[in-house]
Amino acid sequence: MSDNNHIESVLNENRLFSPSERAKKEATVNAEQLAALHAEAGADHVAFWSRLAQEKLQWSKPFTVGLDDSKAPHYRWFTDGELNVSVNCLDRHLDERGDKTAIIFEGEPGDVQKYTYHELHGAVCRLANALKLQGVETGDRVVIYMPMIPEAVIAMQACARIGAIHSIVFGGFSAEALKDRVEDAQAKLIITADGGHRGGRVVELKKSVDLALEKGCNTVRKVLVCKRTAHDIFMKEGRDLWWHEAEAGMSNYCEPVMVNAEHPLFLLYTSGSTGKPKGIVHSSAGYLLGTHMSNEWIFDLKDDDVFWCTADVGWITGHSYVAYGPLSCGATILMFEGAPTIPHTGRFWEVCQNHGVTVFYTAPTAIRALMKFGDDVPKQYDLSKLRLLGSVGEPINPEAWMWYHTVIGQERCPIVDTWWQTETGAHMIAPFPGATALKPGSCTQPLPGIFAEIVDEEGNLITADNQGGYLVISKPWPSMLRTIWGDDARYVSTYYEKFNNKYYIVGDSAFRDADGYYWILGRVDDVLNVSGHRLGTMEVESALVAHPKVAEAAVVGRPHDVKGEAIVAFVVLNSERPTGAERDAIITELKAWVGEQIGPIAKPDEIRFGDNLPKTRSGKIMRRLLRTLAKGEEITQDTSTLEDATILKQLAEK
Ligand code: 7RM
Repeated sequence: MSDNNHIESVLNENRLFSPSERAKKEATVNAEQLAALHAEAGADHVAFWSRLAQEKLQWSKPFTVGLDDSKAPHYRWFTDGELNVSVNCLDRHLDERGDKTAIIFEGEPGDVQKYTYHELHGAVCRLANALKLQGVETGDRVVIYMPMIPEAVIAMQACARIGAIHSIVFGGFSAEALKDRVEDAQAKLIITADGGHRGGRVVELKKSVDLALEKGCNTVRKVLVCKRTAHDIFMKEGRDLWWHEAEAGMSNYCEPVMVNAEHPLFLLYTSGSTGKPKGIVHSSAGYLLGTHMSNEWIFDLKDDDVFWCTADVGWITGHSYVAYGPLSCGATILMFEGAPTIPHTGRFWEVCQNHGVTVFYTAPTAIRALMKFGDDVPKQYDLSKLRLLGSVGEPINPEAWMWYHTVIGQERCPIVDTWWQTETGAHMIAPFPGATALKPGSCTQPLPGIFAEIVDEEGNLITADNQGGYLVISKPWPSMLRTIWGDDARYVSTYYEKFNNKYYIVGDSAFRDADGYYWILGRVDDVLNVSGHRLGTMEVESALVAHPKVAEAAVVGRPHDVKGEAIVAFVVLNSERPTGAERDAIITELKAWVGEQIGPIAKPDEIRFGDNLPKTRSGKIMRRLLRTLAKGEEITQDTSTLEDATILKQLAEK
């Protein structure tokens, strides 16, 4: 039976995939070594992270303090040490790997460009020198508003080199969103491009910058413009300058500014469910350690790997698994500018084939979208170089997991389902490919040095298996956010206050099974309450997507007199949107299906169809908007961060 404190788990997934002999042999960390890491971290997690910080990072001044918790929950790590992040990502590889390819880039039009570590180092230094010449100083904020091209990474690394704090605004965001973020960060300089190629069109970035600056952004003195699309743009005398002109004649070496371990490396704005965007602040050393270790442990990066993380640098995933972590490991990364289906539905697999991608990391939303085109598309490409697949951003439903495993990974590649957040900086719960047996739909177990718990509404530990509750982190970890830019009080109230500052509150609901595996159920705010049964959205959605006719699904609650909440499901089919009798038949079929898969309690009361679901630009379903639609109300929320606002109309129809 249920009470109001617990979230019920109705998911029934029993498949287990143990690491192959090959994965066990090749992996840097095997099961025994993983157990040793857990034991070491369990004994003293500060000593554990301090050992790794000493061994894995290059310090100009070694630290003596591991963790300073005197101002908790404002935790600080390695507080008296000094280093430079760009030195850790670039300079340290020059002797051994100077001629190794650091970046392989493919543009949407098909243009390819490569940088060795040596070339990347030179480009970063030239830009860093140019930024200094333009008056950028250590601690100044620089907003980066760029397409997914190598210069985006160069800009980030150049900021890190001189201790300027970057704040990337995703290139798909509007001038309005850009302005809000520039103003909150009080940026001195903006780095942008004339435009980028996306979805077969040119995204006019510089034009948005001009608009944002017309409306405000008074702290901005200069705009640096990278030439990408070469279409005509406006350049304001005295304010705007071309990247290639600014870096011309600059030295290929720039003396790195050594900063304190806690010096902010970057801000990254996340739009929370309410209120203005939060500028998440990350540190230099702790952040770098988290991204370095997780690339080594979870992606198990080797010298001959080609690592493709499909995330844009505008998201935390693009920071940790494109720009910083893999470079700190000396890896070869692939950057791709375009959309997955332009100019054809096999583009992702073609890129994997053409560049010999070995490790591929993407989001469930992309996997489901590509799955929709059928198995024959990926089968046209040679994917035999792939050895490891990753997933991030949302719970991956077992159906999509199995497709990824069989069709893309050809049953050969482990899938690392990585749970983490903008705020956590790096992976928190994820499998080790050579050590952890996988269960489709579970992100498995916390990394060594990460301590996760499930608690109830009052903050009491839930120790029973399969009982859902709030996912929390009980000990500080190096790559955690430090605060919200300019708003320490909001940092405490958002992440700590509810349980008296005892835990970092993730905002997701989850349960742990009898093997200690974690299953993320969705955001706490999205939990459904049907006749006193609390259900996570993930499980109902997962059941819907398991039906052969369904490509994607999102469920929300709508107030109901008797049941408390009724379930409304928004569904995208593999075929056209149905009408008339066909529609009625599919609705009956899907309701019965969920009833069979989970039980009568989870049967949707209403099902609506659309060509797509409302998603953020990073692919997360905006259930908040769907709740408004389910209630039959007008949308008054900001929809500017939506990927495709037109589908709201379809979904509003009963
Ligand atoms: C990396 C990123 C964070 C939220 C998080 C979850 C959801 C992310 C997974 C996941 C289940 C996963 N940062 N989430 N990864 N849920 N399994 N593997 O996405 O700040 O943009 O979002 O995303 O709800 O709290 S984020």
